[in-house]
Amino acid sequence: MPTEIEAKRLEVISDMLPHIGMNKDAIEADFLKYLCHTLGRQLTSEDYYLFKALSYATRDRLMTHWKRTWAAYNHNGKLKKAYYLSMEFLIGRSLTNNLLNLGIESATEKAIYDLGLDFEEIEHTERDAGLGNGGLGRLAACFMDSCATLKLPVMGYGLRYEYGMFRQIIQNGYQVEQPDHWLGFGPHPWEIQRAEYTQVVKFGGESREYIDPVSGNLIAHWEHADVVLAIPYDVPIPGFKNETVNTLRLWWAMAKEGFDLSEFNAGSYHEAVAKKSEAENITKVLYPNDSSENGKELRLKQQYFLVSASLQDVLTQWTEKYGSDFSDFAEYNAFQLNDTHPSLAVVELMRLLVDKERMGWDEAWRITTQTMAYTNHTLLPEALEKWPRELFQKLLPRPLDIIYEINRRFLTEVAMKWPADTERQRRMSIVDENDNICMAYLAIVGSHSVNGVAELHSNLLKEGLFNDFYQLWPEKFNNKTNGVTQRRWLAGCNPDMRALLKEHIGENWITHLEDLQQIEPLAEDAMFRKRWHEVKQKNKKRLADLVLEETGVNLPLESMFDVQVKRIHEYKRQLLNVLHVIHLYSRIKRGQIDNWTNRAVLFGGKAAPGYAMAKLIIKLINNVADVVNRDPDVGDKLKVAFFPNYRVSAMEVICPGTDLSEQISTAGKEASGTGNMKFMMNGALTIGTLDGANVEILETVGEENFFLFGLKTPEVEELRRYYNPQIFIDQSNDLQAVMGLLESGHFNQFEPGIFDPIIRSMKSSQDPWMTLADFQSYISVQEQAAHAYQDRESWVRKSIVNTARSGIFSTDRTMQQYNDEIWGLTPIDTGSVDIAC
Ligand code: NBG
Repeated sequence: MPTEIEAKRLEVISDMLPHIGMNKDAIEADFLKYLCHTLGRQLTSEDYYLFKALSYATRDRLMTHWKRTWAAYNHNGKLKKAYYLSMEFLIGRSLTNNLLNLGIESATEKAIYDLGLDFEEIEHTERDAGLGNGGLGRLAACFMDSCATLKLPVMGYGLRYEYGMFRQIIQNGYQVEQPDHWLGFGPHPWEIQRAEYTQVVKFGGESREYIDPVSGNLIAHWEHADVVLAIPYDVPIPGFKNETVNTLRLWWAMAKEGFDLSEFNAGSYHEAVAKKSEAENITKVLYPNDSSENGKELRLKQQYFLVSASLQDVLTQWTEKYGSDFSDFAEYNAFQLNDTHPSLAVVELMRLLVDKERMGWDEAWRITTQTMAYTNHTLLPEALEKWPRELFQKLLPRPLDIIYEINRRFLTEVAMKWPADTERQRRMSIVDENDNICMAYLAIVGSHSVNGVAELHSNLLKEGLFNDFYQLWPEKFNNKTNGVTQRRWLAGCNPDMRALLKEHIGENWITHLEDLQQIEPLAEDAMFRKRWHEVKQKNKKRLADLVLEETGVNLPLESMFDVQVKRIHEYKRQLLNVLHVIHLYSRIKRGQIDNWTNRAVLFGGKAAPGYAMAKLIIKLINNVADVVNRDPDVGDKLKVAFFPNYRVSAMEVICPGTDLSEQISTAGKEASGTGNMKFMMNGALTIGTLDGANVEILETVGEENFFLFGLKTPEVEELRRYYNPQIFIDQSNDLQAVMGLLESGHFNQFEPGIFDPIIRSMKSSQDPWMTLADFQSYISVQEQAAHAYQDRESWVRKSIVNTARSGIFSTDRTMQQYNDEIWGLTPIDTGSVDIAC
């Protein structure tokens, strides 16, 4: 029975709180209250404070739904939930997105303008939450948005890095990295610390086994470990106008010693402080490597910290409600592993069930494999994580024991299926012959579902990388083609296109993207095409203004905006694009300019700080840009710019202003790509190879609305055996001219030899990316694109078709498939739940 006071408290449900209005006046009043009372500032203060005040006013409007959603997920009897475990959530800015999903953008804009303030400026002061590297992290953020919009009970678990993705500045053409202290000063407006859900994570010590005197069972103990506290910070994830607000829980590492310094005598004070900072280093900084292995001790610590804290959190919630009865745990919990980074979840769940809950191995294994599902995001061998056994022994001795036991049982199963095939057992072992733990194999063995992120990629996993596992368990393998959320990537970032679409087909597409199909017939309407073109030109103006501000380069609005923005990596072949730029430059210099289409080529992207070749490619782009932009013979015919510090908020300006989207990776190397989808949705045409999701984009829009070139995956594999780049040079005058300019040092006149490593790698028969092999086909399709651009009416038609058919590339579709085929969650209505205040 509750006491009288408790009963009284329970009566205070949120409906009794002062109503928080969604209209302009209410928003204005709250904004002023936060600015003037809470933050102690005034209307003339810096934009940073205006942004903070507006964010608090917005967050208030999410709060009741957030609590209701939490209550609906946690108090309505047994309900299946999914947990998305990811080392990265590349959120970007939140204010505009939250206003959009709450449906209060116009009221808020009006409130701000009526106070004589500039809404856009306030929006733009928000620092990007750059808690991710690129596609993989941004995908996680899009998934969260779609799950909330679909009312799916999904929670994200990640890390709250104090320093996100580094800030890139360009000095003398070179990338220089600067720390990104994105949290700024004081508390971050979009997070709420929930110290009450703190977890404790162990590292180091030893693993020992005992015979339990009572049961006689063998029991393992992880002893003498150091412990680190995991403090959760919750970030609200609102669905689109549906009263659902899901939670992204980010863990922050804090030393336990920080709590009871009094225990330390004066003598050990320094050690105590050193230990404290060692623990707190765990969530200090995001590893800035995209698609490449890290192999660092701190990275392994981060991974275990994430999975241990998250699984303990889920298990605590379970045991609080259902005690130690785990018999139906797998029916109510699903974990999705975003790449191998969180694949220790397999081991940690085993540890918690076996060591803590005292469950038998077989039962624990059944639960683990039924709850875990693994998504692979790369075929590049260097990105497949492997950790040395000694590192595990030192940091995670008990999890290491469990890995050995998992592997022992697994290899027995392999031996049963293929007796005497010891070669196969060697190939499939989770622990390889060099005593490294192979995380992808661990993830596959411990999961009931393994998926790739585009059709081609999923097939290549089955045929190649994971073929042995596919033969053993064909039923585990499936495909889930990526997507992007149209809330951020169309409605939010392209307001003029949104307005035009609204006039013609309404706004149902914001939650049902396939409705964009309805604009396709309008491609035949000259008036509509004119409006479409005007929107594109306006977006190009917005982009050109930004590029001018950031780089000093002026992009002429009538030129074709040809854009390649993504991480800098050899397999993505920014080099091929540079060769094309040099080819155009050389044509201009030789006077071959009949029927010329003016072009503005924009590059952007970060190189991993330790990736020398990628950094040199940035330098080459900048040097080429310099020569081209300064040459009076070139003028408006060709402009080249490198956009510094490419990030989510930059893409929000870049993709609406793009005409031609460059997706030119070596076939078979790009798992999916998601930038390709953002460009398509915003009416850009793609020039691309048959790689990743390009294949599906091409199938969707048809060859007449896509510029296809290059070797196909089997051709790449075939050619690899006898690749001789010199043959391609000998066969092409154009390529000879380009290589001649490069090799003569035309782009590095006072920096002799700096580009030799690039030239050598392209001319090497070992070049895995086969850049020169695709040169001729690339430049001839670029030429077709240039001609196509001259026929404006036809280009605009193609542009409309691209947007109209982008419906399947919504993460709403992707999430629906994860749910239908892997998780099996029921959408939940949260609107009517009463919550105690
Ligand atoms: C990346 C792939 C992209 C893909 C994203 C999201 C990694 C390891 N992989 O092609 O390179 O679009 O994942 O799936 O970052």
